[in-house]
Amino acid sequence: PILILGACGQIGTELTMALRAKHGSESVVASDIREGNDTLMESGPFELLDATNYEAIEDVVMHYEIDEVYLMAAMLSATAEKFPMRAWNLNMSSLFNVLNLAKEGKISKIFWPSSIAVFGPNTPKEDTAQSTIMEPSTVYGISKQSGERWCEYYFKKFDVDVRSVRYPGLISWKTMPGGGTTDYAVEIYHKALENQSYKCFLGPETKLPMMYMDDAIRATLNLMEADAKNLSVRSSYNLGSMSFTPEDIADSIKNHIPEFKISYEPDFRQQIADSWPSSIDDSQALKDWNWKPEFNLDDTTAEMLKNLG
Ligand code: VAH
Repeated sequence: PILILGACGQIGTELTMALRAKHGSESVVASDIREGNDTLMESGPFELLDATNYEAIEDVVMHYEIDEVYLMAAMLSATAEKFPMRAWNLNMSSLFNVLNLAKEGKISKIFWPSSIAVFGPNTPKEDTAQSTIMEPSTVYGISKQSGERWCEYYFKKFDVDVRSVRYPGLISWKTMPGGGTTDYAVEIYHKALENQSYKCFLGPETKLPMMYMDDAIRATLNLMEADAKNLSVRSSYNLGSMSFTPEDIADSIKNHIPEFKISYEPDFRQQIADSWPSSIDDSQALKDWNWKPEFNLDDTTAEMLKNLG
């Protein structure tokens, strides 16, 4: 059986539904600090669970005989800048909890998400390499960089089978994103439909790596099902699909809603976005586990407007 921590978040919600579809609802236990949407709550077992509480997680693991854990609970980049110590505590203690459960032999496999936020202002921005300069300047990025080091350490020292991808900004319609810098790329579709205009908190030229959620979920499942002997990366895999600016996404929306207007009022999140890469080299993921994205910007816009409309 599988346990998902942070099952009610933007990725967690869709990961839970995808895993339940694949493995059967009863063998996928969703958990979070708060209850989730009806679809999630009605489709299989749920536990209220604080991912920073080792004993509470251990109880759920023993009760349901869990063997795989997906740790999707975290505080994202924008919110983490407002509450640094809470972000560090949540992001790191939850990771130590699952790594130590695996080290104790209580679970056998872990998925843990990293992010393009591990890269910093002096990382080469185009086609950012799997292994390169990495001096993150955000609390969230520092926690992801440190988390990657710990994942690789536990793999090498204790043979813990922990797997990870560096997600780009993710675009989805089933749940709202939770406090990230790339959230503009979700909000813009809601606003385009509500009032045909959007005031963007990033400037028009801010080019960032992005991905449609269906691709992110498929990548996650592909990595978890890959043969361990093919995995050459045990920190976290670069994962890419497309890169675009707020201007690009606005133009894509105008193909469907010609009267759509975008304006720009960059806020504190501009500095976070400026510290991140513009595009990602994910050739190692292609080589090791045959990663290939399927959704481009126009596909994403069509999906978002169809499902939100
Ligand atoms: C954030 N959506 O904005 C997350 C993600 C690359 C961005 O880490 O913080």
